[in-house]
Amino acid sequence: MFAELRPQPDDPILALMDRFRADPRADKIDLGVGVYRNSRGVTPVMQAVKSAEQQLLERQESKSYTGLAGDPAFVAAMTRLVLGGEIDAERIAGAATVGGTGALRQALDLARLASPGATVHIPDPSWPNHRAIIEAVGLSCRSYRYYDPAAGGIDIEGMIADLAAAEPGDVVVLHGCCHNPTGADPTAAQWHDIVEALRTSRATVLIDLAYLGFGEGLDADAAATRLVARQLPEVIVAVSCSKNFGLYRDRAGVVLVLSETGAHRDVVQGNLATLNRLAYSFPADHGAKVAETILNDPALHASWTEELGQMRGRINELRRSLADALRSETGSDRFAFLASQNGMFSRLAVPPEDIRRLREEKAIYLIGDGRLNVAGLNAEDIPRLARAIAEISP
Ligand code: HCI
Repeated sequence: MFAELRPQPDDPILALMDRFRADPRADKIDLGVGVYRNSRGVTPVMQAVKSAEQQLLERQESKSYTGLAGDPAFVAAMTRLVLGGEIDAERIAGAATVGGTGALRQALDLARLASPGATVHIPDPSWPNHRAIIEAVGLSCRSYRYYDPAAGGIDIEGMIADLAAAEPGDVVVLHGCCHNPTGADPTAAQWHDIVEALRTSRATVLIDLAYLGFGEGLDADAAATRLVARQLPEVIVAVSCSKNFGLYRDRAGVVLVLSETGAHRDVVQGNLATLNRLAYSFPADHGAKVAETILNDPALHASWTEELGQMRGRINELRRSLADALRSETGSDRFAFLASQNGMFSRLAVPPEDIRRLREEKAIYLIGDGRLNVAGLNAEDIPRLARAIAEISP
């Protein structure tokens, strides 16, 4: 049977990660995969995570199974973090998942069970795994206009016009904050217009929330999700704990599903539990337990928000420094948008050929579409990066 298998296309981000690892040059710079690095180039274990793990080591009495939907205390703590207690709990179903990708997968499988003919609408551009998972679960995928590279912002008219094509039974994917790969988020006023367009379409909304706390702050970054959740009848939120808790390899995430009324909530909850059972029985608990311990302990919570704030501050400082350096090297404002965008990523309007040359000639690794992980930068590397971009893509 294996003779029938065809090679699978690589994920462009993970393929670049392998290529970077194999590059022997000592001065190589990795601006590919979305992980945060500190000024020493390390992706640290956060202090609050260390302390929570210490507590678990001393106090955890059992590692027996949780429930199929994971630890209810984790789901409840994440629901509060994301939705801020604004939504009637009777409408909310939720399950722990294997990271944010697991949450997306379960969300899309749930959508397929509910609406097998659904088209899933994703922004252009979006995280490459969105389309891959949508097609893997057997749904159709369609892009809506989103990014305006000339403005470094949202093509709001194009977006609203394209969202009108979404129908009841379809799914519209939104990035809750810190859009991946562009770093361009709608303004508060634009979010209101988007909500109105979605209300008219009556499609179900799926919010991908992988960078909560990396833009402007935990509550500010949750504001769009909370607005959508308050205003629209059916909303799914796929939440990752990878970046904001630094729990990448522990694979902690949650899928939250808001039904129009409490009447559908129990059936949704049962479907989430079944989807977990069919995929892996019980979701992993260690990372989830760490996140829940932090969220429910005032001292750990304070330490976590403080450290997350420092990470956010560092990214924003790197954004400003890189925009300044590129202004002096190129003598233009072409890259000014870097300073005002949100989260880990921005996308340089640089052709793929120049991205290849940056990699081959300068050992600087960006994703082929021009995406750059600002959070992977080091202040010392900024002059070299700016000079290389100005030289190769003047
Ligand atoms: C990213 O770099 O976009 C996030 C990290 C990631 C990339 C590809 C697969 C899983 C996670």
